[in-house]
Amino acid sequence: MHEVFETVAAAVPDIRAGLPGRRRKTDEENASGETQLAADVWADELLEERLTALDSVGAYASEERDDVVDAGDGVSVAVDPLDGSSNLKSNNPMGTVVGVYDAPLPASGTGLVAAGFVLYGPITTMVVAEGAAGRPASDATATEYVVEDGTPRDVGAVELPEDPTVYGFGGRVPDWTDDFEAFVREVEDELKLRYGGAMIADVSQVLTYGGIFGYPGLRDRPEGKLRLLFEGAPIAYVVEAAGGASTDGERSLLDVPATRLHQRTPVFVGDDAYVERVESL
Ligand code: P6P
Repeated sequence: MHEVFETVAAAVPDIRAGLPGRRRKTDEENASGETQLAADVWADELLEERLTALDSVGAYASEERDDVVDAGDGVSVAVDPLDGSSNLKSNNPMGTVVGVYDAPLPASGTGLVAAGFVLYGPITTMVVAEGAAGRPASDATATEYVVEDGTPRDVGAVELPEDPTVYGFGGRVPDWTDDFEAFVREVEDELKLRYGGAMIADVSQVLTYGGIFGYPGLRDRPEGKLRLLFEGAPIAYVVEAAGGASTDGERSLLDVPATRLHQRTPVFVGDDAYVERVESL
């Protein structure tokens, strides 16, 4: 396991222990214009400190920071410290997303050599997909670990089930395009709705039960809501390593050119037949 993920796992008990007292909002906004929770800022500062201390890490970027933090030579780590942090107030699952790029940021998903996420659920788990520079995500393997005490315990390979069962799509129905809404009306007759407001938790449903998760481009925001470098590309790397597919509506999320650190993209990950149907819209 790359030392980045050993370090993230070791930080889990501290992140988890710090959540109860940090449900309040700050009066700050992040680079994406979202009001930051005390927990967002605190988890970001904790991960920045521990990850930049690693000799193998040369740069740290996060959803909560405008710019990349230089840390010398090595891989670039892109982090969403608390994905779905709005679920903290309602005490619903959320996660930490980590992308390890063998390239300076902003970099497209083809620069990923590893990606993973921590899921703060009833059990705290971490899924890690590790590959090699220049190799497709489908050559990587995805593994799940229990990380309750900060030490990763391997609990097996992650492989997308053949038969799709669940779906979840973000955004409000009136904000969806007509084509997308018509597609979802078909999917409603085929799969069960599982949407909880935290990408990591919803993608974990798809990786466990099969199906598709997405956050589409919207009428007034065709680029959608999710960030390419911090959410879309890393989660696509994991899902493609697990045997699934991804798309922004046209191509794999790993092939979407990255021009800005906080650029947004429509995100769809999961069963390849459903991903193909999204691309045919
Ligand atoms: P909405 C959380 O804020 C997040 O970035 C993702 O984790 C999640 O999938 C999405 O936004 C939820 O957005 O519009 O449903 O609240």
